Amino acid sequence: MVPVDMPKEAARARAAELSRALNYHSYRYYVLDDPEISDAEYDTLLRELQAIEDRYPDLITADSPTQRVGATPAAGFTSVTHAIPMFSLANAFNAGDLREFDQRVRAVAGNAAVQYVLELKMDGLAVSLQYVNGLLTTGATRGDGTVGEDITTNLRTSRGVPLRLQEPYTLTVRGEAYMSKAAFARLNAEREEAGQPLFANPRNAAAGSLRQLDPRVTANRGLDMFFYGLAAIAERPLPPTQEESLNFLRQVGFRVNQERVLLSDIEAIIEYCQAWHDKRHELPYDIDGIVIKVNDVALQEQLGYTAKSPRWAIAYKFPAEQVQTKLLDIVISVGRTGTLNPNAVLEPVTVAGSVVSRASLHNADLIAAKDIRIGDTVVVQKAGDIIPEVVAPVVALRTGEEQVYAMPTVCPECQTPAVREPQEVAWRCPNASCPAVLREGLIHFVSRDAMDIEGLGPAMISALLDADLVHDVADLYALQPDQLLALERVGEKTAGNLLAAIAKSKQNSLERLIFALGIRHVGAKGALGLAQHFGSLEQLLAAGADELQQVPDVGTKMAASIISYFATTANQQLIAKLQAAGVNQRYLGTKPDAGAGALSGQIFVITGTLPGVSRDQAKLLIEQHGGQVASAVSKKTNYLLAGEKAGSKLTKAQELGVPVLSWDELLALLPDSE
Ligand code: 0OW
Repeated sequence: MVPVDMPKEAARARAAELSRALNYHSYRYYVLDDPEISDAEYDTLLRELQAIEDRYPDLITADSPTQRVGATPAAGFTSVTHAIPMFSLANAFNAGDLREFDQRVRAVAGNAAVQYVLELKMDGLAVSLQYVNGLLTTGATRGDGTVGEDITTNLRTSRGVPLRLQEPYTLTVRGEAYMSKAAFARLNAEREEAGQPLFANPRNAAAGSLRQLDPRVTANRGLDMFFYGLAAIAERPLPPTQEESLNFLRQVGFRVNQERVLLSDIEAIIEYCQAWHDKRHELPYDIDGIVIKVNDVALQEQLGYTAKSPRWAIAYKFPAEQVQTKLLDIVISVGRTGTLNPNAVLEPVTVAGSVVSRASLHNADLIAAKDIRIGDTVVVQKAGDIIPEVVAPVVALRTGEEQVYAMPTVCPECQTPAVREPQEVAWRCPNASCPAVLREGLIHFVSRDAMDIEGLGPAMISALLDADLVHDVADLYALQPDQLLALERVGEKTAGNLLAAIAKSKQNSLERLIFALGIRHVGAKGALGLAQHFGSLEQLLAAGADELQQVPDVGTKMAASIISYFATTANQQLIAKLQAAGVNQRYLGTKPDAGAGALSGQIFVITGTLPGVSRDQAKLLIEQHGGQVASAVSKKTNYLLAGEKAGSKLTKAQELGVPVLSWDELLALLPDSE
């Protein structure tokens, strides 16, 4: 430990020495998989550093290993524009696609030899990290490839992210954040225990963990990284091949997947892809394919890029795994808006690494179109390893015992006759107080993008309903400790956490409440627009259809749905009840300063390819000047910002007499300070 009389300067030197030593040993252990010291020795050094920092807090440095986990939850995520776009990958689904890719590459390469690097395609989340003089400055999600979210604090919690490089380079790297199968299983076991909804797969779990506002939650999720791209570096030219880039990344401190090969012959590449399709379940993490990249950077540049992805790389995607099993029954689940959803009850079967016993059949028309009958043997697949799907019945195996399916005419939960609106495929229960509609409404109300009430999983919600404690979402705010303690498996801690989470949700900004109410056709994005425009629920309640349609992306359908929702007495009473419970009904976010800005109050639509700037950057610029950007041209549109190859939006704008601006004409509207 720190000798109490250690003078500050000596402590400073010792802390710097410990920081470097700990970063080095972390690099040895985690990147090179070749540790020089034991975990116990590492922990001793870490404790010594922690002791010095406790005694002299101003000696704490950003790259100190004690600083991986921030303590303050973020209020939201700021945007980050990628100076170098983050491309996606074109897909190859079979050997033919791969041969065509190889032919396209060779057509450009001419007589030059072609060599490919084959990398396992991690099934995680693409991220970009920036380092300045060897220190991590920014970590961001890919987003749409141009604008992502700043998740630096969350990424810092991952052991796979070096806080300081082995060399003080200024560079930008790309990699995949992922969750190992073991970490995923551990996480879902914990969530099951806490009655929280489970993640469908490690990829969703990784994405959910990185989008956590509280880095301490992220820190416990065990996120890993593999890096695969050096996008930019200040101190030297980029390496001439992908292989050398990967070796460089590993040398300077990044964890790189060593499971890769260099191949030239496309038939060998096809074999390699198929081999990994068969043995991928042996890996400690999920892969959803193989990434094949031209190794030579000069040839990469000759091949160039399409709007979305490089021509010099392709992702071979493993085929969706298909299996056969018995369709035992078709049952109806009643959705949040009362839709009657037919689900296939299957003889449990393993598909793509997980057991499937249910699959949505979507609606009666689809069941009829595929002629799926109860008792059929059916083909089941998981496309993209996520949602199980009933592909078709195996007619050859029919015995004649199978039953053609007919949708029920009444709601299975409350026996109200089901209705189907003329232009809709779904049958629906019209009863607003149907217990199933209430349950699904509560599950939605507390969900992450809505009121985000931790600990209120479906099991807990059913328990509250069964105990007759909750009859609408506002009743959540009236729950008392003894009522919760009377529930099964609810102790002091769980009850306390639950009540705290419910109370905390009262401080949510208005958009969460609007979305949480579950107004038909109002999603999270629409809710945010409404909250920003009206500022309070009271103003929104009072708005007529015309004013509602002033909000970008609010069309006639959504406006009508909002009007009818708030015209319903029961909903008005619910709003009043929520207000009485102290649930905030005002917009708390950073309203785009509509007052300021040369474009305030102007609604733009963007179309075509703008010179040297992406649509998102143009959108950001317009919003920074108080303008708003909608996705479709209408008579409310003030300007159409049109680049090259503008399409139907230009025609629509000309029809409606909406003024059309070029990029330069838009810039001319802005104050010179830009
Ligand atoms: N998921 C991966 C992976 C990889 C691409 C990136 C842009 C040009 C080539 O393991 N090993 N290599 C690349 O290289 N991309 C990958 O994942 C992509 C990133 C964005 C969408 C896919 O997840």
